[in-house]
Amino acid sequence: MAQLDYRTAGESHGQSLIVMIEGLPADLHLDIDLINGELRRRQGGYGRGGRMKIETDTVNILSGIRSGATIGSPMAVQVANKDWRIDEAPVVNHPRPGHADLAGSLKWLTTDCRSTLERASARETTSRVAAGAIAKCLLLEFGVDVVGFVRSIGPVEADIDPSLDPEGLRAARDANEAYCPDESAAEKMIEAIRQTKIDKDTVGGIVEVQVHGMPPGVGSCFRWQDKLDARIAGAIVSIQAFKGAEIGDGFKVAHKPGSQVHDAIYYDASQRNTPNLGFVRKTNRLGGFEGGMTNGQPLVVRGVMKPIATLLMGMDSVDLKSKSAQRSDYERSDVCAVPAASVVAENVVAFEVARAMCEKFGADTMNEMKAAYNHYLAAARNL
Ligand code: EPS
Repeated sequence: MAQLDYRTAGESHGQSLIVMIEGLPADLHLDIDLINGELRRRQGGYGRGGRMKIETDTVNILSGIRSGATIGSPMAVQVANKDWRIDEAPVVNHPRPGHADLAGSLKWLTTDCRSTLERASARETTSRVAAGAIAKCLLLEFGVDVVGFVRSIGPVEADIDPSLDPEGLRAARDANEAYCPDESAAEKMIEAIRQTKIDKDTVGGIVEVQVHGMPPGVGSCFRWQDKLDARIAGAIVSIQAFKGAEIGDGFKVAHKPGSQVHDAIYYDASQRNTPNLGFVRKTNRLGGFEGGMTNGQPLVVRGVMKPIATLLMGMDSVDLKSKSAQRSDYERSDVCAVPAASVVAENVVAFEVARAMCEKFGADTMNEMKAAYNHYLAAARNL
């Protein structure tokens, strides 16, 4: 049986974006409004450029479903590009520092960066959000709730109320265009983006994804390939313009002794029916992972996005044909895509979590998967 997996295809100004998903169990009902809602959120956020006014991203599911539910066969999903003009789009000879332009042109032996940038573009994240949103339909059947938001933009950092549950985080996040659950920080972030636009520059930031309701024991410490924290970190760093990922307190643990880093273990029988099965922690500094496996605590993952490489003012570069000094080319772009990237991060994490859930509990049908899940939880509770 196929492992849950996905592949994407499509260019920024090609005919269509495509995602193909294999390994979903049969009888999973797909919530099309949820999927299109995630695509809509990805198109939004303060700081986006002109392209998002052209497109209305919605999924067209071409295969793998019958009457709105999966049948276990490979699923092909299409999101059509309205701005389809790849053959007319201008040649790009002056690579943008920080974009894939130069490395790709050297790799594919061309002086026209267009062939590389069309696929390297963050437009590809549309396909990944569609895949992640479909994975979320599976996770919700198991009470697993994934929520992503913006932690910081430029110098502005959010101060997020740690007592907020996923519903509270989502409501606070959705109340502003920075996608940040701290209203006063959100205002400052929007101001920082506005100023950056005036300065003809771009700005990056940090996004966070939390996963609530995860049972313990998902992932494995026995093979490095199966460590779920590592897979999630890989998925985060694979998002266009991301330069790093951290789990829980992440890089901060380097500055503290072990006694202030690890999360002490207690037992409280009244919590036996929650995801921690009664094994409670007063802290979650390790972000829900020990040995690459979930430990019953919420998962906490952050990723850092560099400022977008397309600069209105350009940067020093070189003409690939004449080798003479030139400013880098300008392509229509965003001033800040950190809010949109928080949607991408949320959905790529959702897919990795769903993949690992399918590895532990996976089956041909949803009924069998739920039976395996319930059987495991009963056994773990009765250890
Ligand atoms: C994007 C689509 C792109 C860019 C942006 C994100 O569309 P276009 O190139 O037609 O304006 O707006 O991509 C980048 C910033 C990038 O560096 O590739 C999208 O759909 O998210």
